[in-house]
Amino acid sequence: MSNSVDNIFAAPLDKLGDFQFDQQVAEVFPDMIKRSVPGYSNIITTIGMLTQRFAQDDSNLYDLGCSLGAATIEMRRNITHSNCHIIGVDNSPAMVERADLHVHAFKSDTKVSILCDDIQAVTIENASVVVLNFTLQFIKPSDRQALINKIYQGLKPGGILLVSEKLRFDNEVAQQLLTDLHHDFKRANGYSELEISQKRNALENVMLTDTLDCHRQRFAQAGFTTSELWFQCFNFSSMIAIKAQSQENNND
Ligand code: GEK
Repeated sequence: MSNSVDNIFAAPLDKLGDFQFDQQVAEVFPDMIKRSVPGYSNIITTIGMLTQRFAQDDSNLYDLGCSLGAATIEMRRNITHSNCHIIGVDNSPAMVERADLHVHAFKSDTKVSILCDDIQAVTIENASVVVLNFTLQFIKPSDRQALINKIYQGLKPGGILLVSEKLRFDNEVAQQLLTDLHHDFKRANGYSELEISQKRNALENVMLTDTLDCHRQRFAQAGFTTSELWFQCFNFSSMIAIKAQSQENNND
């Protein structure tokens, strides 16, 4: 993986545009995500643990918004089932080009395909594990329910969806405190005030966050009978939703 340091927002940018997953971001992405997202490596490790438990023989596993393929690689390392196919999808050509190189640098018995496509256009079928690791927040809010519905429909009984997201809080005191703590975390990781504020401005129109309740309701509406928050650090979270094993367990 690239060792380049993220200093994209270090100097004042005259015309600060919306954040884009372009060549420049792909280059520094591993550094950026580790220094910006509390718990990122724990979440990646847990994606591996969940893959071990939930992957099924002869099924597909999806990493939607795979960036450089960190979750894809962890899923592959933890598959003990036969005839699994991991499909990583990202609509940034710069990310996909690098993900393909990283993933295919290792030999493995598990087939991996990296697709450059919009996750809203990709068919989800015969799935045992689906990962949306910090990707749903970049989808237009009005399109999010349809995406979760499509994933639910494409999951096999007993299959799991993992969704990691930055959360928003209705309570203003909580919203301010958890945002401030996240900024402290970024400062502690070497980001300057300018970098923090420029990145926040660049993400403002691109990354629209939901509350935990909103995520929970969306999972339930799609048909998931089990959903739970399994990780939270400040305003960063990871949730799981499990499709019931059989119709009898399904309350719908
Ligand atoms: C990781 N999961 O390292 N279709 C496909 N890809 C998209 C779309 C879309 N509609 N919208 C955004 N993306 C990764 C980290 S990063 C999170 C995910 C972050 C892609 C986008 O190109 C980017 O690579 C990724 O979603 C989000 O575990 O940077 O905060």
